[in-house]
Amino acid sequence: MRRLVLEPNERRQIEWLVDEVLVEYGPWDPAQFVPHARTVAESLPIRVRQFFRKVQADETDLAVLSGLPLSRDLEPTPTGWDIAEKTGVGGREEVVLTLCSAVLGEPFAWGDQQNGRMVHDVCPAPGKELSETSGSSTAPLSLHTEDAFHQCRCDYVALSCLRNPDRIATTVVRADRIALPARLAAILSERRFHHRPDQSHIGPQGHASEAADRDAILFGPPESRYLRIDFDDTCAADPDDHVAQEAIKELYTYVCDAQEKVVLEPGDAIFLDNYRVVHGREPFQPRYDGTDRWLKRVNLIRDIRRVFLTTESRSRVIE
Ligand SMILES: O=C(O)CCC(=O)C(=O)O
Ligand SMILES: [Fe+2]
Repeated sequence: MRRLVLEPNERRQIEWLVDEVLVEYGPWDPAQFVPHARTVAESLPIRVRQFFRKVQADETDLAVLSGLPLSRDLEPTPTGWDIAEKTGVGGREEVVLTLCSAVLGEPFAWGDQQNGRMVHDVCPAPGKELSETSGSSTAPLSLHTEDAFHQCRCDYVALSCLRNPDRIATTVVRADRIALPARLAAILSERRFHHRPDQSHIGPQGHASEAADRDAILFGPPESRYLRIDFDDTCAADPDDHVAQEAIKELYTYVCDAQEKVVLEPGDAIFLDNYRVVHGREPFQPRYDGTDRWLKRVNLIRDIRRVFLTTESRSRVIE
C-alpha cells in the first residue's frame, strides 16, 4: 500500500483549484467537466501527480491520498444515491475526487447504475440494507471485482470518504497476498467461469452477452496475477462442472485468510487496482439521521478508447 499525506499548503492549492473549476465550469456537472479534468489536474500539487504516476507505473494495488479538503459545511449524509442526485450534495467533494482521479485514469459510467452518473454516492439507503449494492448496510458487501461481469470494467475504483463515524472498514484482498496451491491456481486460470451482472446493474438482460462469456478468474503475469471474481455472481459456466464450483469455494477460503481492513477517514481517498485487488465492506447499523457513513465513488479506466469502442460513440456511459 502506498500513501501520500497532503501538507496544509497542498490542501490549500487543491481548494483554490476547486474554486476555479466551480467558477469556470459551474454549475457543477461531473459529466460536463470530465473531458476537461485531465488538463485541469495538471495544476494539482506536483507530489500528487508524481504519486499517481508511480502508482500507475508500479501497478500499486492499494493507494491512499490523505488530508484532502472537506467542506466545513458539508451537508448531512443523504439517504440514498437518488436523493444525492436530486439535491447535488457533496458537490465540492466530487470536484476534488474527479480532479485527483483524472491523474490516474479516465472516469466513465454505466447507464444502468445510479442513473449513469460519473460520480456515485455510497451511503446506506432505507430498504437496501441487505442488498448487494453500495446502499447496503446491515449485510456485509461481499468481496468483488468491481463490475466483474464486463470486459470493460474499470482499472481502478476511486473511493473518497466524507464521513465514517463508526470507522467501518472497506475490506480488501490483494492478489499478491493469496497463497494459492498450484493445482487450484491452474483450475482458476481456465476459461470455465461465468461472471454474471450484479444487483447494482438493473436489467441484467442488457448485459446478456458479457454474462455468457466464458472466462478465467486468475489471469495475467504469473509473478503478479490479476483477479476477476464476484463471490455473489461468479459461477461455473457449465452447471455440471463441479470442479470449477469447488474451486470457487476453495478460493474463497484462501481469500478470507488474506483479507485486510482499511478504515477510510474523512479526507482520505483510496484507489483500488480492480485487477489486483478485490474489495467489499463490513456490515454496520445505519442511522438515517444525516450522520451515516458516506463515500463518493468514481470508476476509472486507463484508456478511454476501450469505453468508446464499447459504446460505439464518444460517450463515456456504457448502456
Ligand atoms: O463502502 C465501501 O467501503 C466499498 C463499497 C464498494 O464496494 C463500492 O462502492 O464499490
Ligand atoms: Fe465495489
